[in-house]
Amino acid sequence: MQLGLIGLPLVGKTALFELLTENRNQGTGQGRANLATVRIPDWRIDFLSELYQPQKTAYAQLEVIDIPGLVPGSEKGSSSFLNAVREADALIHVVRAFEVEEFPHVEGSIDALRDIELINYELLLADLDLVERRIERIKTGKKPKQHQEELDLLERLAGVLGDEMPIASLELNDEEDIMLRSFQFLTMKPMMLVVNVEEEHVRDGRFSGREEVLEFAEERDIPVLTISARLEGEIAELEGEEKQLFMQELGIEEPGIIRLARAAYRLLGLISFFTVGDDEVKAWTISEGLPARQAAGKIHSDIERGFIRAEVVNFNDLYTYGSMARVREEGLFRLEGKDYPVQDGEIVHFRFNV
Ligand SMILES: Nc1nc2c(ncn2[C@@H]2O[C@H](COP(=O)(O)OP(=O)(O)OP(=O)(O)O)[C@@H](O)[C@H]2O)c(=O)[nH]1
Ligand SMILES: [Mg+2]
Repeated sequence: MQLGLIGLPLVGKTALFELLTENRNQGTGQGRANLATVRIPDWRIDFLSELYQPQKTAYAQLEVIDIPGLVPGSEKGSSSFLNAVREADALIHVVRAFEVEEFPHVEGSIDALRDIELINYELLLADLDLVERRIERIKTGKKPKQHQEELDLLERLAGVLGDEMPIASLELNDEEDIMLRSFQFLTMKPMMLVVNVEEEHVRDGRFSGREEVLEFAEERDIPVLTISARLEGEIAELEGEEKQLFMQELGIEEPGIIRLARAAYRLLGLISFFTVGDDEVKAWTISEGLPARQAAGKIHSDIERGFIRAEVVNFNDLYTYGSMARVREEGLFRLEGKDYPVQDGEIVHFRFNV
């Protein structure tokens, strides 16, 4: 699963990318997309690791691409931007609400909604272009009648895009969803807005134009998160008690970058189940609702093939009772079949036979 960081130039994408991926010293260089993995912090894994003292502890991970900013009005920049966006499974749209004199905003002023609309417009146009070309091909093709259903759906898309709304805002049934999948529409991807605010507004999340941005986001069902990349950089420099004290002073409980990583995970509809043992404690990433047998396949195809049963314990039960033995005594140990949808935070042991 890949997250793309998008936005105008000089909004703080690379700053956030480096914080998310903790590779602060690997200079990224201008002008090229960068890929790295983000660890999704999870206190439950910390707890399990403490309990089992395994040789290895593995957190859930996501891939992030740092996409060079879209330069407004540049034809060439636009096509490479759109190609990079197409690769991503979900988009984190970074918007600038901070002022720095050394790096003036590309549009000359700070205006969050204008920036958001600029980027969105680019994505909408790319989708509309695709839709119109496909409609044209069907209409001039040999058997337009055979494609009537697709044509109707495409006309609906053209309408939505014409109203400057993303395809994601359309209610689609499963059949329609499948019909559209191969197009890889950009405005169909889950998106989140991250507003990079002035340091002093980290706590209250204020920035100029906030009301309009929130309204825009609500209409489209887009989550909004505020962060200060600069302040996050300062937090990341610190460790242990110093870090805690600094965050206390700021009145925040955890670094914003952790909130961001988790929000992105949710945005993709992802959940984690855990496997535990003396050798390894590990978080596995699956889509919400995945049946136990396919979840087993994430670990190894043999386990999926030879699936017998899943032994399942809720993390919260283990946390409450402190040991697997107690959890068993309390009768909180379950056996589930192949179709059981694995839930977030379940500790699973698969029984299999090949
Ligand atoms: N004051 C302040 N400066 C920031 C903040 N975030 C980023 N900057 C600075 O703004 C400049 C641009 O940040 P980048 O992260 O490189 O911007 P970018 O979005 O990756 O830009 P492109 O790669 O050109 O598209 C850098 O000098 C950052 O140090 C912030 O929250 N506050
Ligand atoms: Mg950059």
